[in-house]
Amino acid sequence: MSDMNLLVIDGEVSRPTSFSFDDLSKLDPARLVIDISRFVPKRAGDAATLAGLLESVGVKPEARYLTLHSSSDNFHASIPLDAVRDKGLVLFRANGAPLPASAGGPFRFFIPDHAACHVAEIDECANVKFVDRIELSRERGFDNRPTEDAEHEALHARQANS
Ligand SMILES: Nc1nc2c(c(=O)[nH]1)N[C@H]1C(S)=C(S)[C@@H](COP(=O)(O)O)O[C@H]1N2
Ligand SMILES: [Mo]
Repeated sequence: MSDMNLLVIDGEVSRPTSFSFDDLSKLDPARLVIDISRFVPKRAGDAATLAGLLESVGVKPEARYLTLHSSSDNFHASIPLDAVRDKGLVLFRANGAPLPASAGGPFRFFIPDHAACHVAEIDECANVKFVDRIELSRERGFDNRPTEDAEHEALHARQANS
């Protein structure tokens, strides 16, 4: 069973690690972005940089893909590592407390300059909420982002209602 309160980073890494809220809070300040609203006006909270997290687990050179898993609602996105390595964020804190589920917490992946929904591999839909595992791999991993317009609109409607 996965624990929603931990963020596991594993796969093609030297030191597979489970991060808690406290672990992320104690990261070197250079690996944190305090108040993302400075960069992303409509978003709030504090984040760990993906680059910083990947440095602390030691990504193996063979890793090409990064797969974001949300086991709580079975939502998964697999994207090329190079495209997000330097700009991806993991939001984990709001007002000094763990990021609430209403904001996609406890851990929410976020790409500041994502494309619109399903026009590209790195789209808004890849901003996975409730992430409990980030898996590094050589080949593309599991991805169940909707590919059909109708399916995607139904997903958005469900999210708006939840
Ligand atoms: N776990 C999870 N993350 C998810 C989704 C989802 O259904 N489950 N939907 C995605 C889609 S399709 C979009 S467009 C964005 C919407 O993010 P927002 O609600 O913060 O605008 O979240 C993405 N992250
Ligand atoms: Mo989406």
